[in-house]
Amino acid sequence: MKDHLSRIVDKYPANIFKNRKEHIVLVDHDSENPQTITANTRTIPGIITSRGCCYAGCKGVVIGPIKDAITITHGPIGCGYYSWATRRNKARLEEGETDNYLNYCFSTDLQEGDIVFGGEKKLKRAIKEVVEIFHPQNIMICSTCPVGLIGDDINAVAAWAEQEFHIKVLAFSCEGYKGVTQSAGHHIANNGLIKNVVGTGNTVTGKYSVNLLGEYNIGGDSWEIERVLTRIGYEVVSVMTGNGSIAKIKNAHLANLNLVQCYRSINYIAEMIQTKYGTDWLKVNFIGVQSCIESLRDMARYFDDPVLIARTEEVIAEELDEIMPVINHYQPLCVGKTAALFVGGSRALHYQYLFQDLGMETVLAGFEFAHRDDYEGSEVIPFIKEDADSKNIETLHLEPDEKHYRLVLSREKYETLKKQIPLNYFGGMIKVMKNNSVVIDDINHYEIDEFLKLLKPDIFCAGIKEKYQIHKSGVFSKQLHSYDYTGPYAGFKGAAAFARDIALGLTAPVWNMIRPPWKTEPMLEGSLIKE
Ligand code: CFN
Ligand code: HCA
Repeated sequence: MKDHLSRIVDKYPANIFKNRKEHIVLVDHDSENPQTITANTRTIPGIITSRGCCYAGCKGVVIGPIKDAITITHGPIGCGYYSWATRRNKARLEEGETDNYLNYCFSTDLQEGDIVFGGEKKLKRAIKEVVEIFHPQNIMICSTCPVGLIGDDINAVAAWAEQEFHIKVLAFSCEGYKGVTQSAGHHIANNGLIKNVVGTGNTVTGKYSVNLLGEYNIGGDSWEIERVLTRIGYEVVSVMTGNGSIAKIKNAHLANLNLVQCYRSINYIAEMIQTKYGTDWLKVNFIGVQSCIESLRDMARYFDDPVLIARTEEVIAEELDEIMPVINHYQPLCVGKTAALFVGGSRALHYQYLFQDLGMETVLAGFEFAHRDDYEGSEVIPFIKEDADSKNIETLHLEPDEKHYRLVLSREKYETLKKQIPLNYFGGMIKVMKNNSVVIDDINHYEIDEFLKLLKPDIFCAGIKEKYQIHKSGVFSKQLHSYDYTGPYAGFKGAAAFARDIALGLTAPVWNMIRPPWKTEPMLEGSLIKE
């Protein structure tokens, strides 16, 4: 690690220094050995981390956006209340749909007596109450920490409720303490959906049918992506799980291709559908103009139909005609500026492409809960399809944990990509970033302050926990989780909205009016313990 970076971790006590330095990489593409990073390990107790819990990953992220199910948080009230509507995963009723419970928050509100004597009775009462009031077709139960500690059997309660009320009731044991981050919750949610929902429907699907996986309709993102896909002629069978429904997810196995937007949160489902039903999946990125174009072209190539390929180009051209004047208007205000991005498990990579479209370079990027493959990428081993006439090459993407997925690329594209480093815009953040930029896993409050001083980025994109810390030091912060109050930022129109919001934020006069105290006043430093 270079000197200036070392100064940040040097201040830590020895054991913390040893831990944290493994989570920070200064990108060096000339390094003799491939660069590695430690990730998906437990945060040091006491460090002010930005991470969330297993319940957040299961209920908040993957299960929560499903609109035609009532999700009951089984636990004390705080977990349900604080995960209520903060993520901005939008939903509305489409034609023929009747159930959308997303504006509600349901919880068993466990009290001391329930913790001592057991909460199952209260959970049964809660289910009975929601059935009587709302008559839902589907209920999902998500447990929080104390439920696991006292051992309530939520699976037994779910089985009882299915018998009693003749509806679908799913139980997710996603107690917050499980695993080391939200990531454990994604996995639990993926397993539950595959086991109980996908494969239970039988709606007939067309030739160009796709599922959009790992897209949660934050600020309306999936509506914008679906708009473009539908224009081209694709049928979107299900979205997991933005504006999603059990009614649609149960047909997911009948789509002909799975598109994976957020690999980190949904790779398990993509893999399991491939294993069980043989559906291929393709990594896409609908964040950024160029990324959108490439993703749409990859899709058309996968289906390998000249009509679809031509229609794709037609739609791309029309969309560009509409958005490029807006982007060209705002781009001069952004060009040459630098960005730092710290977001959950995929956006700190995906948004680099959108910043690139605006002429901005990312000087630091990191994830809260990504795994090593999200940072390091992996070998791409090509093998030629047996069909001699095929214009395509299939590539097998191997991950450190031996899982794999398949990408279909044209021969020409494969040859070009092989020569360029940014092969994996879908995985391998270290490879994508420029020399001397910083890649950091599980950043903490102290390190944010230090990197702001060291790198002086023009914008530091993160979440609600970091935003005001960053503003107080005079730097613009745009939330890349909730998009603050705006969006969508995905797709073509989303890119134009992003260009506008970033340009306006960067040029707001307020940043020159803020002087953090450490720039004007001597800081008192001391110790409470006498040495
Ligand atoms: S919408 Fe997604 S894109 S699902 Fe994931 S890894 Fe979170 S909730 Mo916040 S914004 Fe974030 Fe990603 Fe996938 Fe969102 S970067 S942290 S768990 N995330
Ligand atoms: C979560 C959800 C979150 C939090 C966002 C934030 C989201 O991790 O539990 O910290 O601003 O996107 O809503 O990631």
